[in-house]
Amino acid sequence: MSSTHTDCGCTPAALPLTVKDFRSNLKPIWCPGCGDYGVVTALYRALINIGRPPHEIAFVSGIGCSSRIPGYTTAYGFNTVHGRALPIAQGIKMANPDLLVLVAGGDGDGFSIGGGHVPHAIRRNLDLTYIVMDNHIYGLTKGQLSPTTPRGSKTPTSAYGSIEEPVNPLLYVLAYGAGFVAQGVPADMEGLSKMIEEAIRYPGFSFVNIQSPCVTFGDPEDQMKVQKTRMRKLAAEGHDPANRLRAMDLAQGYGTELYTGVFYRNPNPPPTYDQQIRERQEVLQPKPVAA
Ligand SMILES: Cc1ncc(C[n+]2csc(CCOP(=O)(O)OP(=O)(O)O)c2C)c(N)n1
Ligand code: SF4
Ligand SMILES: [Mg+2]
Repeated sequence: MSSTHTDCGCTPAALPLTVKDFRSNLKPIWCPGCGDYGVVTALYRALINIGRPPHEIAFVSGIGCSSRIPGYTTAYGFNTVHGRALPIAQGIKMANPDLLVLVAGGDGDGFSIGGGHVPHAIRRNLDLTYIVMDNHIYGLTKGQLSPTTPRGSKTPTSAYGSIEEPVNPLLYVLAYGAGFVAQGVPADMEGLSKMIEEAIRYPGFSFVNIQSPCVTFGDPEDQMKVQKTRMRKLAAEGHDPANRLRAMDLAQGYGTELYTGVFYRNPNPPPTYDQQIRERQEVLQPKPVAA
């Protein structure tokens, strides 16, 4: 890390952080052109603006190409088990609420095997940021059908075209009450890094769905070049992110429209789980016995 004290290893807030502080020595092994490169770059930029040094950040993922991401950062990283990033992240946050806890993974990791954990992380409302790299495919295991694969797509496990209705990750998390919901694309680096920063700053569970193209097994219509022509920024459409019902309405466009930006930000964030536990611990603290 470039801007740390060599003696104590801490990063004084006065020194500005740079990409070098967050990029690890590990060289990514993603395929050349994979959208996940853009995601990690956007994340570095967001973290620089957040200003917390890497040793104050825990980054938890599941298993998949996308779940390699913590290893490419200098934060404390835990590449856990397929579909189990959220429960582990919740445990980490409970054990050390002062840590900034980031969670990441793929569409398969989050909405197939791990789909049952999402509602509970949302309703508990721990202060976590969950980033899903949604490439509509199981990338790591060579291109099988994922929960967000569009109907009709041909993959090794849907040779005649998928006959399944895909999960809509945006509607899913909105329906369960997530306080912050956004969608980005690596093709819009500035917009993506800003929304990740905003998600981290939101006090409670925040979700960012990133349409991150898989160049090896993904649909040609999902690639960055096409995204640039298809993306529609919600801010430019005049969307008010405080309007949850409108956010749900727009989220229904998942799969047909490529909206980017903040769908929903709760204007009155409720207390987080971690906050409530702290308050309860204070109340239940044994009182000193009067002499
Ligand atoms: C319990 C378990 N089941 C299945 C697997 C095999 N597996 C590894 S990654 C993966 C899917 C990856 O897809 P996704 O989460 O969308 O991530 P991507 O590779 O597309 O980024 C599967 C099925 C596993 N590792 N562990
Ligand atoms: S297989 Fe797809 S998701 Fe995995 S690294 Fe390659 S391009 Fe990225
Ligand atoms: Mg995937």
